Amino acid sequence: MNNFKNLSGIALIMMVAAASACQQNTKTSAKETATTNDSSKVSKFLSEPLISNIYTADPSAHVFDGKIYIYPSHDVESGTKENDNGDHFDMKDYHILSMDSINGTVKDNGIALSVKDIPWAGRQLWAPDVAVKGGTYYLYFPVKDKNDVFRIGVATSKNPAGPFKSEPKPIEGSFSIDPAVFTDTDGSTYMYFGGIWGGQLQRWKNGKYDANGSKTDSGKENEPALPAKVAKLTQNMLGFDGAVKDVVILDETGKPLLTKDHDRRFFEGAWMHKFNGKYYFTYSTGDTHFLASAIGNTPYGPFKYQGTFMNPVEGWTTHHSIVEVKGKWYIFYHDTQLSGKTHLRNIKVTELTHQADGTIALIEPVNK
Ligand code: FUB
Repeated sequence: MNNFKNLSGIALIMMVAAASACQQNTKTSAKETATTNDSSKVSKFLSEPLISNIYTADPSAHVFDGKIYIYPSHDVESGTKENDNGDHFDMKDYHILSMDSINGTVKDNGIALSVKDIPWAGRQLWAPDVAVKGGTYYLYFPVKDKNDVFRIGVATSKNPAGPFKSEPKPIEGSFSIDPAVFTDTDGSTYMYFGGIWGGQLQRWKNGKYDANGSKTDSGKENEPALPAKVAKLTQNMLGFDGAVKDVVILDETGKPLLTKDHDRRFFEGAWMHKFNGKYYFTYSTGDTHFLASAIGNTPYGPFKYQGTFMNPVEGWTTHHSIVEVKGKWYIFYHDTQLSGKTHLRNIKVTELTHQADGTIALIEPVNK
């Protein structure tokens, strides 16, 4: 019964929204909405969905030539049953969104890359990111190959909104999911990546893929947690320049976070930004649903755990990006406000504050 109610709600939203792919950003703080006298209009959410003509998630936001571009996953209902491997996240293409300002109209630029046009791909086009160099845009994307193993591919375009053309093969030495690409002030570009459980990172413990590897990170609870990975990109942006390294996160005593520390250890959804000369590695703790930050002095770390900076959103997954727009910092993230379903998400944005001590102020995405 509840599901049926949900479905008709979704259909209505989709029909109204389909009239236009361009939408006004309806960002409204819960506080603002609560000031109206009509209690039925009170929203429990800090921000409203940026777009509702399609479901979107995992937003990687960047500013190119003064314009904001968002590279999200494009969630769809494929009918695949939900499991711990994330098979229900069965995405087939990417749509790139753009906007002139944070509160501006959001434009859906249509299909930028389809799984059918990636020669080596099997299924599940997950969270992408992008970088620019010399007038070419490089879209990095995780997708399972024809053997059902996640690899990271790259596609190029002269236009930040695409369409993108895939390279014939995945990046050599790449594995797992969630590439986040960071270009430092000296022009060097690094890819942070990895994700446990459905992201398969735990199957690469010895540098080789183990198809029978555990589905989760459990097992050695008192050992250091599985780390995210980082690799410098080659000058041509199409490969890894040297070895893939571990992104080590240290606790307050200088020891690596442990597997059993589910509230703090890395799960997926890495991001890197630089603020006041420090490197902020931010990530999702996955099964505990926090966004956490750790700060280092170099792009390779080690990174000292700082704390949670966003409490759980509605929905199971938590994935974000952090970007500076006209001197202010913003976090793009997602939840499941529109659908109420884990795999049909909608992206949002809200302001982010770096505090005087360097930590990021806690964001509460849902009014309790
Ligand atoms: O969108 C599929 C997966 O869900 C992403 O790769 C993860 O970060 C999580 O958001």
